[in-house]
Amino acid sequence: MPGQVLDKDFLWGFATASYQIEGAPEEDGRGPSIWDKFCKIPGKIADASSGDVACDSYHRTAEDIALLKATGARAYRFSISWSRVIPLGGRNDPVNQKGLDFYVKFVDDLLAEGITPMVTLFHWDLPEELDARYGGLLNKEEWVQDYANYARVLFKAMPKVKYWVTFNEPWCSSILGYSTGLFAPGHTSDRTKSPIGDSSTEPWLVGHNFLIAHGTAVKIYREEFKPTDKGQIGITLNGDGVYPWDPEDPLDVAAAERKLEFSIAWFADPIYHGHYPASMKAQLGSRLPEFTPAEIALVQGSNDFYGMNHYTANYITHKTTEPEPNDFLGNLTTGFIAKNGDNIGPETQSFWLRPNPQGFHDLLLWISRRYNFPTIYCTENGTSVKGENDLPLEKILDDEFRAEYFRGYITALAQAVEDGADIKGYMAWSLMDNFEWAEGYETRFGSTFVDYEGGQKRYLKKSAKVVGPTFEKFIKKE
Ligand code: PNW
Repeated sequence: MPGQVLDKDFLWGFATASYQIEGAPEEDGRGPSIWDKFCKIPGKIADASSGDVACDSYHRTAEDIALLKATGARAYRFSISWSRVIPLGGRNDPVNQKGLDFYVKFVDDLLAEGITPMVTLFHWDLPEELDARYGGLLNKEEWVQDYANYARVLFKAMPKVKYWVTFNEPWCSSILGYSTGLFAPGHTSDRTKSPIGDSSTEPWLVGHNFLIAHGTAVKIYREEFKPTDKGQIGITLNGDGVYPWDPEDPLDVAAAERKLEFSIAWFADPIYHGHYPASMKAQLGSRLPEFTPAEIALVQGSNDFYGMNHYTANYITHKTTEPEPNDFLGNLTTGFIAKNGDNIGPETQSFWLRPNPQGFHDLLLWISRRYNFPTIYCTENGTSVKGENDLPLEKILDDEFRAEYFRGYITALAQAVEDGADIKGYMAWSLMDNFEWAEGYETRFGSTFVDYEGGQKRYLKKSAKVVGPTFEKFIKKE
């Protein structure tokens, strides 16, 4: 058991994202995002739902803050809807003052309650107009400038924000949005799913553009705002833990490393080391864009902190065949059962998620070693519960499975700090049940139950009161 190893002011709290909780898609001048459009395509969302109402948080900021208070949270990570602030999205399009004021007031309200805001500029909800106008994330020249303008509008309006996340999980936007087509805008080579898309090239172009846009926004923040506002800025990357399926097989050991390179190092190597991982260059060849000298000057060194989203782990098996053109994993397969029959963790409601706290500990140290011990904020971590949506309310509120997930993962985090990682914060996903993207509302991740049939009323689950006390065990008293 680790001791009291976390800083006195360790920033723990909960996270959400705009499209998943706000609702009110047409209120006060908000423009549509690519998710509004995507949800309207039949078959894309499991329960044919959308974020039209979600948790109704646009009208319930006071309730959201009351929930945070009830958990004792020190911080809240939320994201801003670009199309609320600039409805058409572009640098020459008008700013919507009402949309901007909503977030400025929300930050003030959080601070008044002693809760530190951590703001994500982009959590997947690109203004639809930018996709229609010039191909959105695929258009480096236009999109990077529009993102830079949007970021500057927010930096200027919200000097009280001290933690900025430029992008949430560019891996998901690039791969799920442009390779498998599971997420908006749904591009894929699979013509049964989409009339447009090239899974062999587009995800790598989009990933590259994310890095340039991130570096550009960070330069703006550092030059124009950081000297006076004194905040921190970084990108949030997702990554699952890995174990070789057969630890005795060097090819599986190498494949496990490659899996981390294709998910995490794709973005983190350019930021910390100034180039893409060799394994990606070798497999993707000219499909992986090259950085111009000006681009890499923007990207390298552009993180004040490393934002880490983490949920699960996999056993990794190498493939013996040549990589397929649409492969994005690194020529390997992932699974939950090891060669010796071990199961990585219990099932959840999410097909991709099984709890394995050791994988979190090991990955924190992998990131720490590879990137010379950066300051890490864990910006998301949490779980769904198998069958939760079908349980009666009192059983849903007694979410021991999720509570145990948090105990295990928070203990693993403290152990990683004891072992040398520099971790300064942790946001549990999620403050409340919300729109779980392609899975709709059937999959719940909240530490609060949201009654979608009963007027969006919220009820704290057990796990909401487990995160804080678990951290207290590991936080220094002075
Ligand atoms: C994260 N996967 O997404 C997101 O940042 C959240 O918005 C989301 O609600 C949360 O995790 C829970 O899903 C992911 O398929 C979505 O591997 C899917 C995957 C990973 C992360």
